[in-house]
Amino acid sequence: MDQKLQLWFTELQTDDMALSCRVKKTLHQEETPFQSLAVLDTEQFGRMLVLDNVIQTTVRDEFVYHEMMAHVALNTHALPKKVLVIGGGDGGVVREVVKHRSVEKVVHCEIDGAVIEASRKYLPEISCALDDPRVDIVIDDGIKHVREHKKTYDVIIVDSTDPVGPAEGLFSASFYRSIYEALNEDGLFVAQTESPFFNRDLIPRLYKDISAVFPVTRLFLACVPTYPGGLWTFTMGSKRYDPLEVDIAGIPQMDTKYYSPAVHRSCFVLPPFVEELLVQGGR
Ligand code: SPD
Repeated sequence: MDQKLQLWFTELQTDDMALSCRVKKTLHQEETPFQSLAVLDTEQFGRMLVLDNVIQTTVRDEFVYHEMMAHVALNTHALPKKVLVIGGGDGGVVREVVKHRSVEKVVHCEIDGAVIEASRKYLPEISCALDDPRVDIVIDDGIKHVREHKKTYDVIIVDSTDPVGPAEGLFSASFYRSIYEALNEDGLFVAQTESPFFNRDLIPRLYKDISAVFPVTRLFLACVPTYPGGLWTFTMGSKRYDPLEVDIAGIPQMDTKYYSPAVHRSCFVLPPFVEELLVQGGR
């Protein structure tokens, strides 16, 4: 009989639903000034970053989220040179952004330096591009950073935690206005916007707030097994370019496992229960 240790990490994904993973080893645990931080080695998903008891990323499924956060936006912009990544201290989005040859500078603004340090040590395959010469790491509040940088970026990627505690302000109408001002005249941004099953009030509100500021607003989907419900939404606000009008035949060959030119198109095909959220959001 299998005598594996019965040590489990459980994330309460809603008040009434949990995801549990068997833990091989706790690699790191600390209380930072912002949150509780843990890196666990799990049987199912390998090493996993957990903030305030919520799974942020794992070495086995991270590629889906990080590729979709980066490439849909960067392949929508005609020539992205200067990119801002807010949050995402594990470095996964930055690793994908630097795959784009047009990108000259990536400013990575993370409020909690401890996330970067733990990721460098325990998640090297995710954080591996943080030392790329094009990357500037800034330990600061992303809200403050965008307010202080007008007309600076071509693409802004908001890789936040869930909209509670420190990340709440990253889901606000005033933040979207600041992002608009921080972008160049043909700039665009993308944010992770949570679960279409469990955040049915939040998503229409975000869609409405982003549409109030950006002429082009699009929501797309990807499957992330460790996030609540497994299906995840991302919302793009753009001043000029429409991701649906991208000539996917012109997307260069990329080293990716989830994103592809065909996925660039198909991720915007929404099931009716997701479409309904956009109608509620005023589309
Ligand atoms: N429910 C968890 C959502 C977390 C989204 N951000 C993850 C950060 C990974 N770089």
